[in-house]
Amino acid sequence: MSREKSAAVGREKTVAAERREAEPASLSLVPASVADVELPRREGKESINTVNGTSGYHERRPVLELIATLEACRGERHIVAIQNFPDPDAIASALAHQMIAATFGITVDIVYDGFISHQENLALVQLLQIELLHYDPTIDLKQYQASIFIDNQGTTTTLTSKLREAGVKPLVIVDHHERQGLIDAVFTDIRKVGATATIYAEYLRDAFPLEKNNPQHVRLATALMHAIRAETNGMIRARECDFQAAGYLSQFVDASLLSEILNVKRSKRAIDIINLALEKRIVRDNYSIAGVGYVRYEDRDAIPQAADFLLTEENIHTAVVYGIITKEGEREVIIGSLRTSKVTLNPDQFLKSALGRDANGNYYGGGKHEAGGFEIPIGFLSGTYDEDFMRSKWKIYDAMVKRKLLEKIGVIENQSTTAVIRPPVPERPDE
Ligand SMILES: [Mn+2]
Repeated sequence: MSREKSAAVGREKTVAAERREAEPASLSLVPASVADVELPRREGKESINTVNGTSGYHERRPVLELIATLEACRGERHIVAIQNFPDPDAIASALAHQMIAATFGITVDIVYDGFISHQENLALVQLLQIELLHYDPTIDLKQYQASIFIDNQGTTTTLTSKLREAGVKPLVIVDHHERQGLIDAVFTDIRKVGATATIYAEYLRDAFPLEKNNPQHVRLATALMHAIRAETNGMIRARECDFQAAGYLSQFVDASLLSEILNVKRSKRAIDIINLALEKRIVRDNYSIAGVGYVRYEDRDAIPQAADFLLTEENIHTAVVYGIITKEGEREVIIGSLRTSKVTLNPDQFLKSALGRDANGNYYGGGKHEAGGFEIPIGFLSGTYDEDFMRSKWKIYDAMVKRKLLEKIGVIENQSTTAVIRPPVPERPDE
């Protein structure tokens, strides 16, 4: 496949900055003080003095700790770092955090250091008038008193190291992925629920009730509902707490807005990459694996869409799609997505044990219930040269990723110590 020249792509628009001035975020903060709040408690479950447990539900009252944490930061300016390729869950949850923080007089900027390419996500941001800032080096990170990580734990955003260098301390982590352990925050709420939006919907329900006649609340509820649906495959993978959160939000959702977001079509480039994934896929023991070659940075979101698509084939329980992401002036990386419907397959463990760790001890991949992703830097071989070089480079990485996945599946044995290495799959000539 010949590599597309990464076209100079303009920074995508962020939604009008004047929104904040025009319409200050408002939520009615019900509790007069933290001590006054009475929240539902589950019988037989004692509250524990840490919020680091991973089971869901109300065995602890994290919203009270969140309130106490934010209360201590009145008047500050915080940055919410969302993953480089923000999804609806990250966007909606960050919006919820921004509105909650505003009740404490805290100004929150939602920042990402990547690209919004999925058409549905662009629709979400534009239709719901969500203000996201695209990171660029002119943004002075030192202006922030604290950093907030939502729907991630610092591993899927390149802002983590930039914030660390700027001396901005992590204050809050709210996430539903497996615990990563990369950063520590004052307040951490990581639960195995369907969506981070579920956690924020609970905070709202318990301490910051929404109002039907407030257009901002309606937009927020719509965004959170979309996020929960998107993260749970239209509620199919939803758990009790996700349904409860959706039930609460349903009172405020604008159904026509929601359907507008959902009816957005796929881009042609996403269709092309799905097509390529179909063509290149190999199927072994109910796993479908496809390397799609070089993918433009802007089209990165097509990789999880392709994995979703491969999973729809009969007898397939797990799909992995990966490609080399290229961007002018940026490091090249292999990006991959895993989707599984196999109940006993833990994507986090699967990817961690299949792909291992880098020289710094960080895993190349990780995941949550039914989905995972990985990122492998190209390093020494990065850079655009002639077509032969690009083709060879792809072949090497393609073979390497496939072999590691197939070894993990058990289709081929680990032969790393033997001299003669049989390629895991016949090489297909690139187009
Ligand atoms: Mn999420």
